[in-house]
Amino acid sequence: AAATRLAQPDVLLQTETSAVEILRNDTVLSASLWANVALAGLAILLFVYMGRNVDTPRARLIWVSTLLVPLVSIASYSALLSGLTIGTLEMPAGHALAGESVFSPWGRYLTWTFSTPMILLALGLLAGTDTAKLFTAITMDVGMCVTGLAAALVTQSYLLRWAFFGISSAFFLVVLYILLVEWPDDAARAGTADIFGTLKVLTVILWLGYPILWALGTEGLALLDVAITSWGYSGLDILAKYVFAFLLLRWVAGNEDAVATAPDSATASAAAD
Ligand code: RET
Repeated sequence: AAATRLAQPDVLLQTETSAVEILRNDTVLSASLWANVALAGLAILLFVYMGRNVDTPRARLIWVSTLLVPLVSIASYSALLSGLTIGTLEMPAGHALAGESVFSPWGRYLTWTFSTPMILLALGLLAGTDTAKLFTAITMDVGMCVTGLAAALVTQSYLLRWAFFGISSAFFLVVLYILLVEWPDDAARAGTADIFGTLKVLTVILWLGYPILWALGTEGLALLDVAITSWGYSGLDILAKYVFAFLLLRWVAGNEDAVATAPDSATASAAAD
């Protein structure tokens, strides 16, 4: 009798598949994570090498914030693979997978809070913007990431998931406004309009892909399965992080003077008064 009693918890545990088991049994899903660990590792080595001769203060700040993008990424993807930042959620009524236990890589949304501000810091410095605009872009971006995490995690009601999606998108609009309206003018004054223009288009298009993928993926309408959703984010990450950072660093390493002498737009507008 004692043996049967002891055996019971095991039976209960086996009825629900854990997130780690889901990951272990799905090669396509785990490959979407391993691909980024490998690429982030290569990007780190390459970026350290590319920055070896950068020595003016502003160019070095751009360089270190860009380097932090793959550094955060390798930590983020390792945490997902280790099982630390993944889980399963029971979706609320209304969701396509209501009542089912759904794989949730919530660590992805968490670590955007640390990686995306680095991208914006690098872009803002490149545009020679002022502290107020830089602060606005970064804090609104953090707001976007944290409320995006809430959208992914909330299971009280389906409506609440989309409410947080809406709040996150409102924060995102502020970031888009700064990228599309404010910083291009600053970059023109700083003499970095060309490279800023290229990186702005790349950033805006790729970043728009994330909320679209969220809406279509498992967290939202669940039109895409878990592995496809994960590959979607991994693909966007590869372009929005490593390709973006490579283009930025290549330019900074070759045009250090332009970055070093770029006027701060605060100083520039004060001078114009
Ligand atoms: C979410 C869902 C809620 C609405 C919005 C989102 C936007 C996410 C973005 C993420 C960008 C991530 C990047 C990561 C690279 O390290 C949270 C998906 C607006 C824009 C660039």
